[in-house]
Amino acid sequence: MERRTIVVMSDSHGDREIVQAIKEQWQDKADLIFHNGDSELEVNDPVWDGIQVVAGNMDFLAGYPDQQRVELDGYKIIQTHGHLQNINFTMDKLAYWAQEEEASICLYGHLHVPAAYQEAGILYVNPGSVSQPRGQILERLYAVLSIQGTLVRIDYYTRDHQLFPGLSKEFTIQ
Ligand SMILES: [Mn+2]
Repeated sequence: MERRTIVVMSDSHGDREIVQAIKEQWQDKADLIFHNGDSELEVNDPVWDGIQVVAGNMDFLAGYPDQQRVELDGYKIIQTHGHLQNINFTMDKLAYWAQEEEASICLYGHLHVPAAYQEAGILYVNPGSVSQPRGQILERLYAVLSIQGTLVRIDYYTRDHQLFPGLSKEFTIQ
């Protein structure tokens, strides 16, 4: 089966240049590019051409959807920012939603902390913030998922598109 590449960024908070730069870096190689919200850009900005984007809690300019659903090779990928599920307090609501949706992969943001974990068969991925990192790893990052059959590899990249060591993980999805 063909290898698929999915690029995921989030929480760029007004930093349009990095959104554009990541898109230019990956648009010929990636099957899908996601931005998980808090871009603080206008919804009709041409940078969004070719990017799946959702609303974050700081996106006061109207027009973004709260969530997106995309199918790729039979895998259902769902995307939301996470504030509507109160993920600052609990991941339960996000998990209930992902289970209801019967998602294979659930993409979110909001916390500005990179995370990749599997629970009840669903792979959850937070790319971290590409502009304002928080927590233990104060590196501005985005994520790249490589799917080969049922195997998904997640790598994190720096703003100059270099592999960030120590965070890569592999999962089997369903
Ligand atoms: Mn944010």
